[in-house]
Amino acid sequence: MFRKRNSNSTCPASLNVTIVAGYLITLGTFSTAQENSETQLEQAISSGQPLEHVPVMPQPAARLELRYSAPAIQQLQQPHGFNSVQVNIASNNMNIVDDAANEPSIAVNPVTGQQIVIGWRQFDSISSGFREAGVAFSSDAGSSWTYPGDIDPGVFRSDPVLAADSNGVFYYASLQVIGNDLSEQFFTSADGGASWSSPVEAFGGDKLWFALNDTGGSGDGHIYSAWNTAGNPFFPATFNRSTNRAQSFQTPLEIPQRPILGTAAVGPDGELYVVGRGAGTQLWLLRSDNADNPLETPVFNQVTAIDMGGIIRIGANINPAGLLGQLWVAVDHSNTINRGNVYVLASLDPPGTDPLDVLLIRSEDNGVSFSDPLRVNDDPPGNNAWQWFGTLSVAPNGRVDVIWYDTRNDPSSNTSQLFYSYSMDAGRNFLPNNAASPAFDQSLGYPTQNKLGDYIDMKSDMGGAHIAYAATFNGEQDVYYLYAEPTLLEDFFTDGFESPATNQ
Ligand SMILES: [Ca+2]
Ligand SMILES: [Ca+2]
Ligand SMILES: [Ca+2]
Ligand SMILES: [Ca+2]
Repeated sequence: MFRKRNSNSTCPASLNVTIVAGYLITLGTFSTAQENSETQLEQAISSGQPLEHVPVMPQPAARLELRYSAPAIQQLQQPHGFNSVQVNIASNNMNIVDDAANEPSIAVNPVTGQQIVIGWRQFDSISSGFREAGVAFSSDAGSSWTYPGDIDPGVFRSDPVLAADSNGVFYYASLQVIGNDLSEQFFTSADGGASWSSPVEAFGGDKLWFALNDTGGSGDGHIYSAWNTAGNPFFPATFNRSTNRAQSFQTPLEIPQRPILGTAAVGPDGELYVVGRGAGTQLWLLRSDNADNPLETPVFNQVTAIDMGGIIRIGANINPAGLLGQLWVAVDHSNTINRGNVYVLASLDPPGTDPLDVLLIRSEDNGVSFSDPLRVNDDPPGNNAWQWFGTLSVAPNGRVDVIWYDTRNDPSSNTSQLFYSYSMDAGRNFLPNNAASPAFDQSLGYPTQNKLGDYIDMKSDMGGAHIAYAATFNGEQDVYYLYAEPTLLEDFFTDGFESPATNQ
């Protein structure tokens, strides 16, 4: 069943795709109906409803082997070598038609750099909300991909999160259902994503994220999970740990401010950060300095209220049933003066009419204090474009990579493009933003859940950023891989790092 494809060389080597912008309907700002939808979803989240609901009668759709019939758009070429490749494809390189694949997460084997795994939510039919744990792997640094079928096929799963440890073992966290409760299981793969372990119970709940300590130092291999207060059978506990590489997970803990809709990250000395939204609109960054000690219960000894210059929005028309992005935290592991720097980034609603910008803050004192917010997107302030699904990763040399979906080139906001930028000066300035994908209609191909998932994902290495994102280039939701190489932009932007990037 788990075949290794030689390459995708049988596909068109260069298929330039032009996406024509759709209807030029002026949306104005928000209709009353949209405001109601957004308000209702926000109220639902705040009152204890999960983002993910199990269909009333979850029925597996027909198996995918029966249903592929269209050539996959294998190569999506953009200027400067930003070429995406579809990963949710059948074994004959065909696109699986009439499915939906979204909410991808990505991991890279740090030992070889050649093995990459992407997980996503696989809906075999968009007439259902039923979804499974999609997974594809590459053994050649992302040039070709194999989708061998879903992990644990036939079982309802959502909210995938992936990482790899310092030994090159891959971890796949998956939301599952026990009775009426959402909780989490982990799968592991020691062969680059070709085969997976049985599930391990991990407590958890809706909208989980986890950080894995891959420092090789204190706490190496520890896994730290944080999840929502809603869709959570362990409330008010929203956090736990594994100290044995996901063989088992410790009893969940309640943590300060119960941050939700965020992520977690490990610093170079094994320090742990968790970011998220607490009560109301307040955003919080927590730090634990003892989580790397397996003999102690983790304590969050630093609790910092952060101001990012905007607030989280949920369920706006651009992604009606979902987040517009989650809060990201990442730490500099380089051997430079910036080692240990903490970055927090999100797509947030700034004051004024503009609905969403990508905003970044930086800490040089382990999360005690932060810089003023920096607007990463460089379209004119107040442009009223949506910069959504803002996503952050820091490379081993300290380069700060940022991606997001951007409607700036479509005044109707009916289409988005993946954008990429990066900073080589610790997040003080970013290079001019680069459109890294063709435009796509973000509203195409919803399953019976009106969203393109709740996030996309990225993992940086020295040479670039490994990106997994969902888009509708086939007229339906599919998952794509892109390796964004900063050197390509250096050549293009001849002024290099000296050029003024974004407003500081
Ligand atoms: Ca498809
Ligand atoms: Ca989700
Ligand atoms: Ca605003
Ligand atoms: Ca904006």
